[in-house]
Amino acid sequence: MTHSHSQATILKLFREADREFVSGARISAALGVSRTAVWKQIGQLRQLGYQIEAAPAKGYRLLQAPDVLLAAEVQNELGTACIGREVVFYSETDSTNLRVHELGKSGVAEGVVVIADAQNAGRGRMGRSWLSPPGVNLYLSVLLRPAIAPRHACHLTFLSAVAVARTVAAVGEVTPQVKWPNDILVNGRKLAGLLNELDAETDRIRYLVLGIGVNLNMAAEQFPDDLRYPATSLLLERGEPVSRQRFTRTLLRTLDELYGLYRRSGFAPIMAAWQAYFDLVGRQVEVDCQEYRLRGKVAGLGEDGALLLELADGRTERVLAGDVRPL
Ligand code: BT5
Repeated sequence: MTHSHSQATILKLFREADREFVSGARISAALGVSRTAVWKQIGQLRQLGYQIEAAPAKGYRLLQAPDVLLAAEVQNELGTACIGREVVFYSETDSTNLRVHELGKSGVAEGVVVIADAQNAGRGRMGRSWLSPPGVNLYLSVLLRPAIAPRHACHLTFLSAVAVARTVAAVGEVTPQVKWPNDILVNGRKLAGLLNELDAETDRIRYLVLGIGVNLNMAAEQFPDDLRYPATSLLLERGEPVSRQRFTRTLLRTLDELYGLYRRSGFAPIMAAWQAYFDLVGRQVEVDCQEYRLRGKVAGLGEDGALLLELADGRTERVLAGDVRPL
């Protein structure tokens, strides 16, 4: 039995016991390991923040569970068809996107989710970095293998933006906006970022990584002052913390639902849902496309999700990737 399966089994026994004691013998039978090995597992759960009482003749009793994103907690009553059918948790890793790249290359089926409590090399787009302190936020990546052409990979960026925005509204009870193509804002401040990466041949996607970082319970003093855009967290917007477990489960369910919709009905309903969160139409913006910059009025979006920009000379430019800044 793997480590995370043992944790899942122990936590399930605790849940069923409903705050009563579970004997060491019972746990060791369920895991198929010695009492000493059980003691070790309990020690690891304690290190993760679980408060577990041990009483010689009675066994173990769960007093309090922390808001950690162990696979056993995230998958509890998750009920998704594809996304999250396997969840891998790290207390710390370099970048969850890099972990999913490894799984993608090794041929693992789509739907696996990697979550880290902290990242020491969290990545943003174009070589930028994503601040990822422990204990407060969500850093998650999903492996997908959609049967679509590589040029349609950006559809999944819109899909994950809709999923994050809906989850922010449902669990955070605040109103999000999306900034083309992929930032999630609340009151004009950046709450979440998406980093979607692709491994493809000319006409076929081998796999796709949906990277999602959401600032959930990060406090004001944890933000540096040199960020590109003003940033925020759900804690700062609401004045009270959100459950990371609840947010994560809702996000995975929403992603699962939208991915099912995309496979059945294509991009149109995803695009329509995304547009409900987009409020830049008619605004003057500057778009940084790395090699060059464009200024113009946002005329809308193309069918493929491209940003349609009306330039000063009257021409309309289709932008496929870049950084948009309202003027
Ligand atoms: C993004 O990049 O917004 C994509 C961020 C994706 C992060 C997730 S976490 C799970 C997965 N694993 C990874 O390694 N990455 C993904 P970009 O648009 O380039 O924004 C990056 C810029 O946002 C940085 O240069 C900072 O200025 C700012 N920033 C960094 N950390 C931030 C944070 N926690 N909250 C708000 N802004 C931040």
